[in-house]
Amino acid sequence: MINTLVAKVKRVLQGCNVIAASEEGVKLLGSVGSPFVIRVQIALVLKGIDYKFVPENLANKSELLLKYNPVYKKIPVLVHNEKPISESLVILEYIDETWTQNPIFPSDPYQRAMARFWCKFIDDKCVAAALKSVFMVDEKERKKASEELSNGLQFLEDELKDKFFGGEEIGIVDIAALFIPLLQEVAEFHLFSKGKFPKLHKWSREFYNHPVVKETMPSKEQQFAYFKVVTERLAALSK
Ligand SMILES: N[C@@H](CCC(=O)N[C@@H](CS)C(=O)NCC(=O)O)C(=O)O
Repeated sequence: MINTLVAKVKRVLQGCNVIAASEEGVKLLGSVGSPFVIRVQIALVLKGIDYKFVPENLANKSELLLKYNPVYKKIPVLVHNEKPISESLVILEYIDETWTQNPIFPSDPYQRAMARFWCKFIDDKCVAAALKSVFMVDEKERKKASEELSNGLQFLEDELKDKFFGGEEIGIVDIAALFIPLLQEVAEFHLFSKGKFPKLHKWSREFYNHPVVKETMPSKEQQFAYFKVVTERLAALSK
């Protein structure tokens, strides 16, 4: 049903010349289940942009990935008319500036700056700590990372004033923060509940219930499979 809705929105936008009739030149290099890739997928679906998903095997990176992202050699990479863009948050900004329908950034410059601030905070303080508290082998380090994550979540809890971080509509900070509900589900973290970080708890339900998120989020099995591959890869690297 949501596919029909998205197609309808696209037809209307195409009729108004807001988007090109075909977005043939959009490719996304990624792996199913990667939260960084899901960020980009959600933004593309929100905008109604057709894209070709090019699956990447991280254990054996393709020539294409190495060519398009020689600096970090990481997914996601968005390729638009043969021009590559790397780093999920940079890609989200590019998408919002290129296809202006359904904006994910606020229009006010101060609010835009604040949205960028919180996205950076999420990556620097929450995502990094969350990944460490899942993947660190040393128990002490894992505990330290969990405490750091709790401190980060408290800031986000205080920042959440409406249904979503930017108001009534889903926006860039919600998309950046998708790690939090995802890890809660996949890594079976008990990050928040009705009693602990209740606003984040409610937000995560709103986020998952959003039709575009529902349509885009890979199945639980796919997410588990992705995390299993990442865990095994990290274990192999640390030997
Ligand atoms: N800061 C990057 C992080 C992307 C990232 O860590 N991607 C992982 C997959 S989830 C990757 O490609 N890892 C390959 C590797 O580390 O060799 C972003 O926001 O796009």
